[in-house]
Amino acid sequence: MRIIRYLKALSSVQLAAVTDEGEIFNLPQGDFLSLLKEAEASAASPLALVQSLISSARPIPESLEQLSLLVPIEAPEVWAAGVTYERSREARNYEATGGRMDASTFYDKVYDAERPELFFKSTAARTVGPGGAVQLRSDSSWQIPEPELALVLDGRGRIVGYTIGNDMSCRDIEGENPLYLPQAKVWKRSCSIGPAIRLAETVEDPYRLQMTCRIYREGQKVVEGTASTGQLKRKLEELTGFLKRDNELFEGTVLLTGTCIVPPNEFTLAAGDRVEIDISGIGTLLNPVVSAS
Ligand code: DO4
Ligand code: MG
Repeated sequence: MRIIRYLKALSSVQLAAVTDEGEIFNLPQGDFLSLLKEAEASAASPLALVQSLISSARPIPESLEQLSLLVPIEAPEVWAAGVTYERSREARNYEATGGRMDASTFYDKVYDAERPELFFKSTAARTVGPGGAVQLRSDSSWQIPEPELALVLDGRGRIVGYTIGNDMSCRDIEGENPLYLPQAKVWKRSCSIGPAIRLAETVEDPYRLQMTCRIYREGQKVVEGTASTGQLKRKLEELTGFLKRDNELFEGTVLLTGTCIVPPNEFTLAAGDRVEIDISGIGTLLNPVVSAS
């Protein structure tokens, strides 16, 4: 079962549930957090609540492709984990050593350390949803999307859902100096999430999700990469455990879990590109790329 938000006529926002069969049912709650709250108040699981709400309802006639999808949740904060896959460690080492790959870097250290790399990535205002444009930085010439499994958390740091995240990144800024990480990661429209939240209780094994990223330029596919969450070095609870430690977590915080798909080193995004990220059981997150405004 997946939860979406879409734009209805007269600019009103509608929450809806998408069943495994692809039927879409409008839900009465204003947003995903209200759904969680109502489930908790009635001591039901979110899935049980949704199932009871849709049991005697009719699906809407539109298909998912016909709807104007919005971010499935306006996450107050988006955090991200880094160097959680071997492929990411390799890519960061390439950036940090200018391709020499002969140094044991802090990326090697964090990959093996008990404490993971966690950084602040985005706020609701900087985050775009399905179909929204992600933006390039004007002072970087080496930019890539980072396709990542994203965890939707409640205020206690429990995983209540899974979505897809794009952690847009500047490899040159990050490689120049690790202290530049916030600038390499955080700017206007540098994060996208969506298209749906898959309820956590309906995911049998989050370490068996297939991920694909495709980048199109002038209608041609110029990059394609695949990965599995089975390649993740850490457990998801390790990441949420460190995120919530001595922290104040807001309901609906999103945590990106790191990337395992990195385009070839000679590739950089350009305005007009289209990024497509697919995770099995969640959907496809599509975003056009625009230049800095
Ligand atoms: O260390 C820099 C960021 C790493 C990252 O964003 C990732 O591995 O996904
Ligand atoms: Mg990342």
